[in-house]
Amino acid sequence: MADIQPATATPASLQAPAEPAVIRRADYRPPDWWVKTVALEFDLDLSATQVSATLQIERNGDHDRPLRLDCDGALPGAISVDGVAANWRHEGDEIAVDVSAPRATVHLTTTIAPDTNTQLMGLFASNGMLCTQCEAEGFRRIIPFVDRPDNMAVYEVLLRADKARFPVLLANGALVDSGDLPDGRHYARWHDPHPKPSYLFALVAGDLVATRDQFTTMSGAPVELAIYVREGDEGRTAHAMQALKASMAWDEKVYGLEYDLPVFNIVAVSDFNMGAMENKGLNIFNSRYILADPDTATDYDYDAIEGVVAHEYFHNWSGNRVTCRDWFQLSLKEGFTVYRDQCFSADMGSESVKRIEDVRMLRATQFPEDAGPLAHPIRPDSYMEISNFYTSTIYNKGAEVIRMMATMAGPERFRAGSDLYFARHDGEAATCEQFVRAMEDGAGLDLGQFRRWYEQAGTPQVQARLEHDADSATATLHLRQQFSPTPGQQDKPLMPIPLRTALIDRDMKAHRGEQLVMLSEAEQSVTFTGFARPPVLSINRGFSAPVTMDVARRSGDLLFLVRHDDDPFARYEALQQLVIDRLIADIGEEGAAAERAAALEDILSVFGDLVSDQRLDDSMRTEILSLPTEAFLGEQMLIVRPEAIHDARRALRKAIGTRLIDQWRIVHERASAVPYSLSREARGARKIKSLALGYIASAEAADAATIAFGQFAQADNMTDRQGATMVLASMACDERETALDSFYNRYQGNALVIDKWFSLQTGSTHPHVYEQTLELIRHKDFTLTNPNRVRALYWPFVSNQAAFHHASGRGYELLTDVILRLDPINPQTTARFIAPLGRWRRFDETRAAKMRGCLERILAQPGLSKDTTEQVVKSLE
Ligand code: 0A1
Ligand code: ZN
Repeated sequence: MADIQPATATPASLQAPAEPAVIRRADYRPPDWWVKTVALEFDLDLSATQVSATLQIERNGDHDRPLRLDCDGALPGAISVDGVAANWRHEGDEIAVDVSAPRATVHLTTTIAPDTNTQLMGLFASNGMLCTQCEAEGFRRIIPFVDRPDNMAVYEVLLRADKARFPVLLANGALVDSGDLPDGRHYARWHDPHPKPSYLFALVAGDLVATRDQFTTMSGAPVELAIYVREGDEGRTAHAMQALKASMAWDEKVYGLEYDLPVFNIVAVSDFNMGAMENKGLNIFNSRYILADPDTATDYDYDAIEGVVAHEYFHNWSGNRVTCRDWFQLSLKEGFTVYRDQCFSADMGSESVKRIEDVRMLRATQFPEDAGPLAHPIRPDSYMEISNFYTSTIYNKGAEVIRMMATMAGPERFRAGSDLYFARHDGEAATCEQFVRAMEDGAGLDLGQFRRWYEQAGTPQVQARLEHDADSATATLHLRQQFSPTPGQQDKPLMPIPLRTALIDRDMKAHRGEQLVMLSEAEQSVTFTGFARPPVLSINRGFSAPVTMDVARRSGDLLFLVRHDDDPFARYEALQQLVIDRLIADIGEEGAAAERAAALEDILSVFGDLVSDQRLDDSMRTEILSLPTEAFLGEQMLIVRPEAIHDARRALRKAIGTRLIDQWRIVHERASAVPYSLSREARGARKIKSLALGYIASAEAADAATIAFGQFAQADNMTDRQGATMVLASMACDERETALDSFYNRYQGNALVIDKWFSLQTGSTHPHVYEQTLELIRHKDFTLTNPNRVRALYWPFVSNQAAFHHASGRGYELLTDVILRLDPINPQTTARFIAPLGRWRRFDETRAAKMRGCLERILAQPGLSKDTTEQVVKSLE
């Protein structure tokens, strides 16, 4: 009986697809064959591009296994080995080719259709131009290849195309030849002398205009710089060019690293899955990280452009010259490069504001990831789809891990470690372990236990308590570390946690110097002498370790730190903590009403002082006086209560707005009088101006809409215009519609600004944001084929905690609908939308059931991509 199928058995075609195969770090083996040189020829065409590849291959070791080429859609026509038709077969997603000699020349051809490549991986079309994206596994969509980062080869690329349609033909390296061909066609031949993995290959063909500049490296080599954009956009490239030159100079000065080709080209494209890509000598950018002028880009956009241009440029060494052995090592290049771009931006602007922004980002994206079903170490042990591992953990926590090493080493020794790393591994595909070893040897650090930061997922929790003993005049710091389990990691070993610490004298309001306390035991105590009176503890200054801190404090200590700590980050942190404590108490109705009222008075009084504190610049003032987001408050709770959080935060904003209304008005007027420029002062003024406007609106002042509309109408720059529209978008008033319509009409046809127009509405706290979002989904300018547009509409809605987590579950359904529609078009962008639903364990049973229901609905979709399947399966486990 046991082997008889029940009559109702699900037909095979309706059964859930098998889960994608798991790839494990422990299974790494070098390839059986190396590809040493690659000659590519492209006959470029939007719908049928012909590719031919000639590969010089070399057997790796003594074996008789076939050459295995990864293949994804780019099916080979003929394959020959040393000029003779080869014996080859398709095996899963590989092509196996029999080769008997230890070295051989393999030739193969494919025909691909860029205009139907909606995944935007491999060769794709964007606005009539052609361009590539090969990281991580896109090259195999162009031609079957040993498509893995440890195979480094020298490339020569010949591009042929219609000259009228594709006047510009670019590839990696330097142009060695170009000319006309019959029938209105032309060609360009590019050569890149630096061996590189296939993920760094790039080509671009299109009708583009270039902004040009030059840079002379520290050893005197001239470099021709060019930024290619669509005609009409060339007036918006100056900031990116400036950022590029500043990055080149900074890497020489700070790391001693010089550029190594005679040309450096950047191309901006409108359809791109990520921010930008560091292809050798030919960076390809999402246009949002290139194009800026005061009328269309906010100050925030200017900073983002500077940071991303630097990031991609810095990859030339941390990523390209030294690349990754396998994709498990991704943080080797990404963590280090993010750390480098963070330091660069800090040097270009304000170190303390940059640190606050980076920590805010880490807490908003990485901490929730580390606490949820998709948590993974910065060096993962396994994956199903590598595209899913371009995460905040790999990037931002990865950068924090490098920062901790830099903190422990100090600047000179850190530089010695980095010098040794580049000297040892230049031209190689390296591992995180090799980076750590170079740091140990070069910086003289013992990183034995520190390696655990690469192995363990989850945010460590640190408890701290300061005990004072008047008799011995000592202060003893008691520390404890703890970890919560993460998927696949139940018991976790201890981690070394560097905590920058100062003990501040209550009378002098100063400390005797900061110390780096290394917490490496489960519990540890450190005694400081010479404290007749109990000092105030300032710990994890500058956010020296990516941990959550639970500090036992005397009442009044946080207020003291807000007023007197000399570490700007610690000041910011103290006020955030005061606000969080107060809001969490409100939400949970914890403590006596009188106590809560007193806490509110403290906050109002310190806000009142800081609004006009002369020691703060306006940029820092804005950071300090901004309330934590609803999502971050939710993170502090075991079970998130979206409505209660929303109401409590709104009430606090109203109280701050109302009590300080006169000051907010003065600030708004003062800042409005500062003329537009990109100076630090003017940028700070614009930042505080919109914050003040927000508080005036929160106070429900009768003239709030008039003031906001005034800021909108008078704005001579996008920062003010967007700031005013953001405030109006959450208000129910006529000015709201007028501003949004005028915004739209003014910028019709400018995709990047229309993206903002979508985001301003779906991210608003307007009571009808859900209905408005539904309408925007049907708007003629909304399209699923442009990732920027999709993200512009859906991310602010999903991050809008009250709207997304509406008790009816309609927010979840709205997201599920787009996931199901988008997955067949662009799986990579789709899979990123699973994480918000995967957080169901943190919500009440009713919401959790609805979120799970949505995940199950997604998983049931026939033909669901590997990307989305991995994220859903892990989220349901
Ligand atoms: N290496 C790039 C990120 C990147 C990764 C994958 C991509 O494919 C769609 C694109 C870009 C960086 O860190 O900037
Ligand atoms: Zn990167």
